[in-house]
Amino acid sequence: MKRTNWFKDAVIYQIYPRSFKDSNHDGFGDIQGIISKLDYLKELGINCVWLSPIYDSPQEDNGYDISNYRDIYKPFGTLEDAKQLINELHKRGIRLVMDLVVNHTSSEHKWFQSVIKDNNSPYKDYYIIRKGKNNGKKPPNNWSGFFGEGAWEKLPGSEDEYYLHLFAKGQPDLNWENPKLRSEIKDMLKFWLDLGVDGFRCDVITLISKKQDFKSRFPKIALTGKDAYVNGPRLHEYLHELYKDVYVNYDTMTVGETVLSTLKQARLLVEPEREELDMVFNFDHTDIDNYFGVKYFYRKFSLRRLKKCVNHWQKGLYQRGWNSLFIENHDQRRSVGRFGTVEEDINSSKCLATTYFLLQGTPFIYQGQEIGMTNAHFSSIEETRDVELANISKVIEKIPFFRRGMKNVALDVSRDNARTPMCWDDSEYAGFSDVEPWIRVNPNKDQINVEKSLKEENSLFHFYQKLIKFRKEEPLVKEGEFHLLSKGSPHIFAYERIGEEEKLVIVSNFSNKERKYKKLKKWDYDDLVFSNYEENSYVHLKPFETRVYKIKK
Ligand code: ISL
Repeated sequence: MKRTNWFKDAVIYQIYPRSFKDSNHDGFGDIQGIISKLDYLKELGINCVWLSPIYDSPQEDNGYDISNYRDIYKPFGTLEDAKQLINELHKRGIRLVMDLVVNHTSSEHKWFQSVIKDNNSPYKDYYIIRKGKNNGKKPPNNWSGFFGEGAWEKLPGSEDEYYLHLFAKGQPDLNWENPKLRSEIKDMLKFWLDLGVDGFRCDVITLISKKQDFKSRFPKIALTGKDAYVNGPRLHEYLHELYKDVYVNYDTMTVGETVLSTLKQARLLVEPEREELDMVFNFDHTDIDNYFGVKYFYRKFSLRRLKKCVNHWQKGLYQRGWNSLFIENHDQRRSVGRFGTVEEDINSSKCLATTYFLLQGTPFIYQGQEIGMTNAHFSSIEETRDVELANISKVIEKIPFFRRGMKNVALDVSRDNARTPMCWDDSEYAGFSDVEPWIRVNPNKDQINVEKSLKEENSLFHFYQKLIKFRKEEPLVKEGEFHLLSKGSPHIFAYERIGEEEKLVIVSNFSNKERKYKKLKKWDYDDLVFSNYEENSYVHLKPFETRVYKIKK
């Protein structure tokens, strides 16, 4: 089958299923709930959905711990529901990208269970199991994982063996060195593609190959051993194998969650002739407001740093690969109040929306982002549910220096901020459910909800709708070359998207004060195609004003 690169024309909406819409009164989102809201997504204008995991799972990490790749977690529905979802999406011209979590399984997966029961199980080599040091008293090495703990756990039933888990204890890492395991994964991919799924978002895909020495590494503040387990020696080989044995036969798309990858590494993953992935998510921009890539070490946001980072990726992948564009997902706190925006002024969210949406690449929208949902403002850990926060909190508790300042930071940056139920209306449970949800509803549901956004002409929803339409109709957004204009300004983010005869100019004022921008003299009112203000002054930008010009060169 010919691959059509449809992803270059896609606007992708991420659904976090447990929080999107409950249809069966258990306070937990489900597939039928999603189906009931497809017309809403159609109205927004998106043409692809990325669905966070719905597979069978004990839900220690909200489904990123899979116990059966070919079945659905019952509270979400059945395989029949999943087929119906694919069908209903396709009827509306919307594609479906599933989450692919193959760096690890759940410890409840039958492969891991078989190892626990029988130390000689043929599945033992599906996992990374090593003898501990000092006759098993100490783990095999000093590696630490993503949730603040050591990366090894005693293998249940064994005296001296440990298994590697870069995430929670219930998420043992798979051993990609084993060809049988790779073959199982390929069969599973075909299973979903044959059901009609259009692509995969590949969870922590840069972790699948590990250096095989398994030696201790120089200790770090976080992720000791990462030079051995990120971008490992056989990563490209494995990805190419999946491509040539599976993807090449389908009109599919893959986007890799490439944690800790530099531009140079990302190029090797997405240059089309290498046949590995179609796109990558890089996290440089979400690390702008922290130190050392650790979100608990909060750092004041700087627009200049953001521009530098955007410029780096836009220029760096131009005509070599394809960018993915996002400001939110289920692991990040909400973008409202972040990246130079403020909760009090919806125009600031419009500025941010325009600025990221019209860059080169495929834009993603995370559920609730289109109506400006905010962080949940948790006041205690009891209100949260995330295993990451639970584990990190234990670490913070142990270290007095951290305990003092970091408890509140941890709540502010908790992943649960973006995981509260989608606010559909202002009823008790925000129209998400008619019983108490698995995590509390955002207290500002009366002000920020879908029903209200649909009614108000100037809502963020309608602004996104216009942006999506504009992106679809304007080829320069897809193809134009990126050129940064306002490098030095601490408040203005301006750039061009240059084509052969025309160009787009995108100018946004990321401050709550009027700002003079002299370059505005160069462009004519008549060329203004898009703005969040009805009236625009000559050389002054109003607070959080954003404008798009289309200009003949
Ligand atoms: O969430 C993070 C920081 O708060 C990241 O470090 C995150 O753990 C990392 O990006 C990997 O994320 C993905 O894999 C995890 C899962 O918990 C995340 O939800 C998923 O997006 C393990 O599967």
